[in-house]
Amino acid sequence: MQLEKYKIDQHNETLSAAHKRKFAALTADLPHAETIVKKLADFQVAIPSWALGTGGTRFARFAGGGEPRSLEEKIEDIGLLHQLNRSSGAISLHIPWDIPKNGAAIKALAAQHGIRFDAMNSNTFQDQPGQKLSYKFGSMQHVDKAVRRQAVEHNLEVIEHGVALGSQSLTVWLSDGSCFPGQLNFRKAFQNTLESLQEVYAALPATWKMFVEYKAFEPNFYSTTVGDWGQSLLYATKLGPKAYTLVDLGHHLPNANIEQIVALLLMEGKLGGFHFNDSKYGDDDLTVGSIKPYQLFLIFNELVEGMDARGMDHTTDLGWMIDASHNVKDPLEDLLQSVEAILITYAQALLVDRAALQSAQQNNDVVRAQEILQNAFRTDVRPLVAEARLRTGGALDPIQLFRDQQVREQLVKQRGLKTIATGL
Ligand code: LRH
Ligand code: MN
Repeated sequence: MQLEKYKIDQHNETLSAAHKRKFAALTADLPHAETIVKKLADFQVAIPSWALGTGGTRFARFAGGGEPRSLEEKIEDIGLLHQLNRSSGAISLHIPWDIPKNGAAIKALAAQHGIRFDAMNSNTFQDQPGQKLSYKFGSMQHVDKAVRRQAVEHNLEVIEHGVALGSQSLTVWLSDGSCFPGQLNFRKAFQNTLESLQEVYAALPATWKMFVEYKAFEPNFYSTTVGDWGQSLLYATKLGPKAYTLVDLGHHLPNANIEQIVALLLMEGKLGGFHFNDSKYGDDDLTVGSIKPYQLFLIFNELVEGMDARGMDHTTDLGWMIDASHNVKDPLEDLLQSVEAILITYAQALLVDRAALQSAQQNNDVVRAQEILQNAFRTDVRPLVAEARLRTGGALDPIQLFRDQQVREQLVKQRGLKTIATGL
């Protein structure tokens, strides 16, 4: 479903006076407001193809209705998000959940919606119908060479699909590990996994990147073979210059200092990208910025400082992707909130007075340093984010317009109540 342009214009008309007032008030003392609005307008976040339906847990899943029944309908839904916030111009596919039957047709459909294909995701954490060998005891770590071979073959297929769609990267998340002491030889598991990843790495097209995603636990609950940033960095370093680490915010042990991890991975030139979400306990996959917004700000503070230190392009040099699951919210409203939270936090990080912070750090002026950071974090930058949307043809209040246009109701009418989207 597409929104007619005039409906977005009408919506913006009703909100424009209030927006102009707030924008003028905020930018009055913001010398580089224009630079920030431009950066926000250019910033695109990739939407996961596996998070356009209602998610669930092992206990239950409460379907919301009107969910996309095909990859085509998923691209339409992301097209609608992109119409509303002009910052969702990419999709990250998960194979085999979203195998494009006709790559060229899917690529053309996505282009119609202004959507490009971000990282492809392989899946050797489930056994597919008709699959010869099981991944019950792992895939690339597996003691049986034939199982490892099967996992490598799958990743080569995923790269082929990606090449046909114009993607430029592959994310490998391995659920491999063990549930009990003694079950696994950690060194052999590492060596087997590295050897398998090297076979995939060797097949990467010249311009592609490989993202090695780490995770502390689940579905294995004693060890994970790519269990933390150090292990992921070890793999990425041994693999070569096209391999990087991928930071999923929910994949850390409690109280991990993720912003420090990000700073060091950037320093090493081995940070590939993010799976943004939020969590209070485990890999909860909640809305970005809904639980720990200050941690997200501290991460973006390190990102801006670290990327500028390396002369990196904020828009293109890292993979900005969401990885969330919507158990109780409308999936599209949840994704609109997540993209908004990412842009708000990026804007706040761009507000940090870097020179003043460096001088405070140089003088061990701890209080001053905190004041500089929290001054940015406590600045309501929403008018800047809204202005970027307005200038790029989006809606001043995406969720309000989504509701005013009864988008979910219309999708339920079109697709029915009981439709189930592939994914988690
Ligand atoms: C694993 C993970 C990974 C995806 C999956 C959907 O927890 O974060 O990125 O493959 O979720
Ligand atoms: Mn993830």
